[in-house]
Amino acid sequence: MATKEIRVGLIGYGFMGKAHSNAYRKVNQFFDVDYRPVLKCLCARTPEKAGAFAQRWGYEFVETDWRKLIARDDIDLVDIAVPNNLHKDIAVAAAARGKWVVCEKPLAMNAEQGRLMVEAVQKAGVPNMVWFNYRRVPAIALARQIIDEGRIGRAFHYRATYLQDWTINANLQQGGQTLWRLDAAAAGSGVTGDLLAHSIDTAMWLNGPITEVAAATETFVKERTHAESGKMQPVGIDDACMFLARFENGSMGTFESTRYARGRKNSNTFELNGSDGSVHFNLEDPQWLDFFEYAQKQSGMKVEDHLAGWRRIHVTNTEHPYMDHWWVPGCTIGYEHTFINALADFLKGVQTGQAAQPDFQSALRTQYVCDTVLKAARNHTWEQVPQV
Ligand code: SOE
Repeated sequence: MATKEIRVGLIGYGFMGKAHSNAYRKVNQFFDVDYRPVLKCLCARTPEKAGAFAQRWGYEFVETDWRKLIARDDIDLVDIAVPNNLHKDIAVAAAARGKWVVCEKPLAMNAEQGRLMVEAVQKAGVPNMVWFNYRRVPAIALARQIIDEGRIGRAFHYRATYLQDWTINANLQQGGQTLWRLDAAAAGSGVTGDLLAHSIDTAMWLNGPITEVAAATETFVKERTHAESGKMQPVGIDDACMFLARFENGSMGTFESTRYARGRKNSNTFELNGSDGSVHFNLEDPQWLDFFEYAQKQSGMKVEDHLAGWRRIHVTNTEHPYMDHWWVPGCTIGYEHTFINALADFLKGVQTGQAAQPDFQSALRTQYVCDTVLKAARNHTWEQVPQV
């Protein structure tokens, strides 16, 4: 029974504010966890919009200054769902007040800020998590299970793409409430922090640490009007990024991300090829995991079988990760459920003392890879990824 109230203060009410709020409202309906999130306070700069959001989702109070939200005694958990340039200050201040801190990805603008955030939560000893929600797609979690079961064998290749097309229009502004992802001052980077951070988090979860990278980035639209100044300004983000990677386990990786792949809306794919098998996933077809098993076990020996081939697993059985919490086999879950699954893991982690991953420390490793990718692109060299 969810007997312990955990009073939530959410900062930000965009796309992610909605996804997180929905998770707080639903988690106890589908998961048995001791904690019961209470939507206590919503914080955003524009009072009317904040008020409307708070009313729609059932937040009891509204603040327009995040410092006031953090100072409140009736808040236990601070959720950071604002542009990346605010993550560090909010997280450090919230941890210092003893609040639990959950933060949208990427952890920070860069690893230097990320390190301060890790220090703050570790010093305060407060539960923390970064919302890398794709780990909670059942098919991706099943890929991890298959790898853990040793069915892929020795890993050779990891191949990831993350493709979108929503910034091709050169008339889009940079900055402001909806287009801050195009403004380097607010986002830190472009697709590297926004999209590749997801791919890197998934890759390292499935295939272990990335040790070195070589990269190239491109900014296709060099100038955009800035929403605040109203003036044409140089664009500082990477519109596209491709990088090569070496993993600690000896395998090689390729990663490609762009917001200029016409027709691709949120196409997040990966494939891992090993000596005994492969897995392949595509977020545009999220219920399915493709699995190739090379070695079929027969009479205790591994032999190649004439029936060997790719198998499509519809990841909706109660035996599949998370699915025993949802509907009957064959009925699918969607994007929003990945946040509910993530929140359930986080609350269970607090309950059991086994922190759910990725916590800030784990997200810092991803941040280091992102920083090193951008450095490699600038320097046109292979760069070692600092291991923390
Ligand atoms: C960008 O368009 C974005 O909203 C990312 O910020 C999210 O993290 C990703 O899941 C979907 O795309």
